[in-house]
Amino acid sequence: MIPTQLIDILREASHVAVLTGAGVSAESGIPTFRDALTGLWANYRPEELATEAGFRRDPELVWNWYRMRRQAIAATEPNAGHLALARLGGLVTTTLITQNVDGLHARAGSPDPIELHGNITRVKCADCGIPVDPAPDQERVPRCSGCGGLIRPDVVWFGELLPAGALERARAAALDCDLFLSVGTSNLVEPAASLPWMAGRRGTPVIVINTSDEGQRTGPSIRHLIGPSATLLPALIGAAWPAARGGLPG
Ligand code: BV8
Ligand code: ZN
Repeated sequence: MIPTQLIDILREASHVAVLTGAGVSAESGIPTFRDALTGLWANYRPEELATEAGFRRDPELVWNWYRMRRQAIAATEPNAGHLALARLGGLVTTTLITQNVDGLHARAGSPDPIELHGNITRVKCADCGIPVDPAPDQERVPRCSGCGGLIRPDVVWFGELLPAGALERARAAALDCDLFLSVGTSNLVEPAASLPWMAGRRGTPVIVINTSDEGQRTGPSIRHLIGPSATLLPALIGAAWPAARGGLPG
């Protein structure tokens, strides 16, 4: 049951900023980042593999971790949560910011998701940066045809800067929005993790949608909706715009 007050806040908003984390893709069958280390990679911590140093230390291991994840993602579909957020964009000005690298928001129809951590389907030369499209699906780490450098996933690794402009756009939205939805993220990874609280500190209502409130901040403008995003997002958006309910999944 969604509190009427939250439904009213959403309906009356003029600019909604949304930050999503791996929890939004969990119901599409994509393991969250910490769960993504299984099989060959089970003995590693994400912070070891999702780094430039980790890649240079064992390019083949890291290249194939991403290749396995790319294959897994290609076999999935956006879920009702992704589709509801795409529908939201047609009902109110929405800035969709994602930490996810799976590309599911764009596949769900969100026109211009801000991909703070890049996109796993794209690869580029680790030395000269030129993109290679499509990503070669091979075990051996491909080499750049221009400079001979190793090809790597076009994602932001720990210790790397976020794409120029993406973080600025996300921060501007956090400061301009009159409602911030934080969905499916443990808010552990900076600088993305601070975005909801940039809005909350200004007194902007922040609604945290997560299966758990563990580790989530509390505060006067922060409200929690505990449950799966693929259920709660269509329910919240459908309740705010009943006429749109027909177009909402789930
Ligand atoms: C940078 C791409 C600066 C790669 C990713 C010490 C303190 C503070 C910060 C730092 C520090 N030491 C280092 C840092 C900075 C570091 C950082 O934050 N580290 C953390 C670990 C402490 N950050 C960086 O390095 C960033 N860059 O700071 O550069 C700089 C300055 C100068 C010069 C150079 C650099 C770059 C960070 C980007 C890292 N790349 N991804 C890849 O994917 O392989 S981050 C990766 O992990 C994901 O993108 C995601 O953002 C993050 C967390 O993943 P998960 O845990 O899986 O997901 P999430 O956290 O979202 O948790 C899942 C949630 O969903 C849970 O809450 C769960 O309850 C919920 N859930 C589950 N199911 C559902 C659900 N909710 C709803 N419905 C469900 N069904
Ligand atoms: Zn190159």
